[in-house]
This record gives sequence, structure tokens and C-alpha cells, in this order.
Amino acid sequence: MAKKESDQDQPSGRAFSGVVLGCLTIILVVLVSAQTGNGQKVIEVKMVASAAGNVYFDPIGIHIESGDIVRWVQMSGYHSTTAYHPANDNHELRIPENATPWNSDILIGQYPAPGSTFEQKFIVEGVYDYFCRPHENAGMVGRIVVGRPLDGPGTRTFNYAPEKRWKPVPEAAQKAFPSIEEIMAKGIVRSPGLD
Ligand SMILES: [Cu+2]
Repeated sequence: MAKKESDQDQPSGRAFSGVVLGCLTIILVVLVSAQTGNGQKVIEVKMVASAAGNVYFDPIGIHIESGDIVRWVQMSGYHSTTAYHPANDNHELRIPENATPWNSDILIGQYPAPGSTFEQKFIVEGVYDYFCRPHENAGMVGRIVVGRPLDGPGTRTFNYAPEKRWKPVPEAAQKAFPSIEEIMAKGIVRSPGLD
């Protein structure tokens, strides 16, 4: 009799785990579609080298929400989008402590050619400063606020930790950043170098 019971248990056990698996799959599908269907946005930032010789990111400052994606689009000239982070040539840390640094390296194409865009998803709240590798000294930088600015590396003064011997942010770049207050007030700050 004991054997018969266990024989009966096994199929119902399988059926139960099948139901659980089915429910999990449905929950997973709902979660994924909610993430891509709702809320999550793609915000574009142009990378420009103008005929007049100006190089800039436009917008230069954006306020986004956690989970949003930023897509950089190389319109003219050749640029990179590179986070201020020691992992990138020992540059000063100017993104949240536990955020992932990014570096596109110099993009190889101009929009709409392949290799003309780079995307990064932002999760951790805070302020993110980034630069263009070939044009950092010309002040080609940008700033992203994800959610609330909070208190992190991107909210500190430049060269806040000289003992770390990070590569300092060049003066032209320091002057180019829009303020966090302006980004929070406007949501989008256009590049002043527009032409
Ligand atoms: Cu550039």
C-alpha cells in the first residue's frame, strides 16, 4: 500500500511543480514586458564636430530615471563616451561608487552607419560625469543625473581626492559641465556650443 501511495504522489508532485514552473514563466514574461513596455526610456545624446570647429555632446546635461538607457549618436567627427572613472586611464572617479563605468572607445561610423551609436543603461542613482577621449581637453564632456543626485563622487568638487593621484579633469572640461541644479530644473540642458 505504501508503494501505491508513493506512486500516486509522484504524478501529483510533478503536476504541482509544472504549475509552479508555469506561474514563474508567466510572472517572468510579465516583468520583462513591463520593463520594456513601461517606464524604460531611451534618451539620445548627439556627438558633434561642427563645421565651425566646435566639439560637443548635445544635450550636455540630462536628468533620467533609474533603468533608462542613454544612446550616444555620432553625427559628425569621431568621439568616445567615457565615464570619469579610474578604470578609464586612471581618470578621477566622478560616477556613483557602486555604478559600472563605461567606455565606448572612439566610434567608427557616423550616423546612420554601423558603429555610430553606443548605449548604456543606468541603474544606480546619482551624478555621472563623462568625457570624449579625443576632445576632453577641448571641454567635450557631459553630465547625467539618474534619479536624485544624492551625495557621491559626481557631486564633489574637482580634484577632491589628490592623494589618489587620479588624472585631473582639465580646466576646460571643468568649466563646461552644466550644474546639477540646472539639470534638475530643466531636465535637459542643451550644449552651449550649438552651431
Ligand atoms: Cu569628441
